This record gives sequence, C-alpha cells and structure tokens, in this order.
Amino acid sequence: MEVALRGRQGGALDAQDQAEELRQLSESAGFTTAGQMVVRRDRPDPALYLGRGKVDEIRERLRASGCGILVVGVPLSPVQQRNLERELEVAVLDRTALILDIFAQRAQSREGKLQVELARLQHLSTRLVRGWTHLERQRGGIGLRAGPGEKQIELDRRMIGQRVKQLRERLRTLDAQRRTQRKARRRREAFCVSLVGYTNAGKSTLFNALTRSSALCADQLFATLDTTSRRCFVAPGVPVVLSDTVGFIRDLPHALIEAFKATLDEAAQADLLVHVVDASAASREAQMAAVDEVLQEIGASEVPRCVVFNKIDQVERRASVETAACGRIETVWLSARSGNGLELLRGAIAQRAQEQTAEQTAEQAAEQTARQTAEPYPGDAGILPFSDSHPT
Ligand SMILES: Nc1nc2c(ncn2[C@@H]2O[C@H](COP(=O)(O)OP(=O)(O)OP(=O)(O)O)[C@@H](O)[C@H]2O)c(=O)[nH]1
Ligand SMILES: [Mg+2]
Repeated sequence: MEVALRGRQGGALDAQDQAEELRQLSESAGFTTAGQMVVRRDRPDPALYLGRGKVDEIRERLRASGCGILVVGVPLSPVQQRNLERELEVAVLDRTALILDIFAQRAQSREGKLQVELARLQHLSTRLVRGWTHLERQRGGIGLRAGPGEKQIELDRRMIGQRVKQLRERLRTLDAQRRTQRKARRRREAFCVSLVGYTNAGKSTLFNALTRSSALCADQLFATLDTTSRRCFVAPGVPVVLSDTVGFIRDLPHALIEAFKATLDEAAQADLLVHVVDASAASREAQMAAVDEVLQEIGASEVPRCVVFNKIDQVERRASVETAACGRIETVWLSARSGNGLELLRGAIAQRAQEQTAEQTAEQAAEQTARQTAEPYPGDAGILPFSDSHPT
C-alpha cells in the first residue's frame, strides 16, 4: 500500500509519475504493492500529515487488503511517522527511509556498506535531534534535570556520533586508495568516461555493451551501487576507462549524497560525462533536471558532457546523432539493449578523446616554446645547484 502525496515535492513530475516512481521504489525494496492512492494536500497537518478523513479511509483500505506497510511519498517528521503508525497499526515508511533501505540491501563492496551505514546514521541523528528538542519543549518549565528519555537520546546521539566519526575515517582511507588508482590511470593517460544518469536509464546495460562485460542490469531502481571501471577501446588506438555509477533520483536524500561523495567523485573527476537518459520515460525532462542538480551538488557541472537518449526501440526512433555548430557530437540516440547506435556513441567518445589529446599536445608544445624562450643559455643546466647529489 502506498500513498503518493502531491505537494511541493516532486518538482515537474505529475502525480501519476510520482505514484509510479513510488511503486517502483517499493518493489525495488522487495515489497509487493497492494494498492495506491494519490492524495492532494497543500498544507501538511503537523500531527499526521494527512487529514483525519483520509487517515480513516487508508485504515479501511489497509485492513481490507491485509497490508503490513504504508509507504508515503513525502518526507514525514518523526512525530508524523509515529502518529501514523499508531493510528494505522502498520509500519510507515517515507520515501527517504525507503531509498535508504534499498541502498542497504544493495551495498556489496566494503566501501558501499560503510557509505550506506554512514547515510543511515546521519539520517537517524537528524531525527533524534528533532525528537530531542521536541521532548525538551514538552518538559517546559518543570525543572532543569534531564528526564530519562532525554538521557537515553543524548547517549544514543553520542554513540552515533562516535560511529559516524569512525566510518568517516575508514571511508577517508578508502578514498585515498581510490585517488591513487585514479592517478595511476592518469599516468597511463587513459581518457576517463563516466556513465551518469537517472536510475533505471540503462547505464549498466550500456556499460556492458561497450565493454563486453556483465555488470548487473535489472529492471529495478538502484541496481548498481558501486562504481565499476573497465578499460576498453572506442576506436583503434583510442583506449578509454569507462565507469558505471550509482543512479540518481529526484530529491535524493541528502545524507546519501554526503555519504556517497567519494564514489560520486569518480564522476566529478572524469574527462567526459555520458548522461544516459531513458528516452521512453514520460518524465524524462524532469529526470534530466534532477541529474543536473545532483551533478552540480557533487561539483561536476563543469565536466564536458554528452547526452545519450537510450531505449530508442521503445520510442520508434532511429539511431542518430546531433552535433553542435563546431561539429562536436552533443547527443546520441541509441538502444543499449539491441546495440543499435553503439557505434555512434563510440565515435562521439573517440572524438572527445582525440580533441583532448590534440589540446594536450598543443599545450605541451606551448610550454616547451615558453621554456625555450625563458632559457637563453641551455648550458645553464650544467651549473644548477647540486643539492640533490650531495655526497654524504
Ligand atoms: N527496451 C529497452 N530496455 C533497455 C535498454 N537498455 C536498458 N534497458 C532496460 O532497462 C532496465 C534498466 O537497465 P540498467 O542497465 O540496469 O539501468 P541502470 O541505469 O544501470 O540502473 P541503476 O543501476 O538501477 O541506476 C533493464 O531492465 C534493462 O534491460 C534499451 O535500449 N531498450
Ligand atoms: Mg546500473
């Protein structure tokens, strides 16, 4: 059972799309949807979010279908969640809790697991803080001594704080390793391409098609959590390192972006971002905007980009490219599943890689010229201080 709520959340997505996305999220978390309800509500009720009448109606429907969980498509305050659970006698999950749950189920690598734990704890601690101030207000002017509930929360907070610190430290170590790997890749002078995009757009399918490998692809949200990188050739003599990354979603819980910064950094450091879009999605414009927003948040908005409209088999379009006035390929229409149009994307990537090589060669040449003009006496090299080779 789900309630897709229509309010300010959801941006350009209409109520039906939001409801559909919520259904996909619930099913990706392993739940079966027994029914859905779209509720329009401009100003949430502070205690229940919904109006009393709606709560009664939902209780009836939950009883009739024998559901054990209610998923709500907007962020609930801890108080609203508690009250709804009490009123409806089922577990109540909001969208953020649902996404965190999916991430927790999917995490495979050590880094992924640590990142998810960090995100969950950060999310939890903000809720505890709010719960705590709420309790304090209730206590009013009774006295200055802390009540037992408050003490417990204070303790929980301290423990969470310690664990968060520990997790951050471990993640920092892993991040350092990742940086070393990235540097090594740079030394080998490979052109780095990251596939980014909304969840379920087909990034992993495209990754597999381009690298002839077998990363997990599934018709579920957030199938991929860990970044996978592989070397492949997009044209003879043009090697690239291709990375498949975690999918984005609108209103991605902030705790997740925070926790996944290191993984997402892979995208921010790429030479080219291939933004994969599901061309058959009704809300593809809103999805693209959500991706842009996350890219901005992780500091990747300046990285050169190329857009891939995937799943053309579903929209009756032919494989094609769109180019800018300078001849650079900006957009590719293809189908990762059938492979139709893959060559066009390889060509687009090769073009960018060659452009970069040409730029680097020109830069190196310019540097060399600058050095030569700055050193009128090449013989000077012979009288450089010999601090490096001091006999000891
Ligand atoms: N019809 C059609 N379906 C496709 C195409 N490419 C991918 N799909 C399907 O779309 C679904 C999602 O594909 P994935 O490759 O897992 O998508 P993703 O972007 O990696 O998703 P996450 O890892 O969950 O973010 C799968 O069911 C794919 O089979 C395509 O060209 N045409
Ligand atoms: Mg994937």
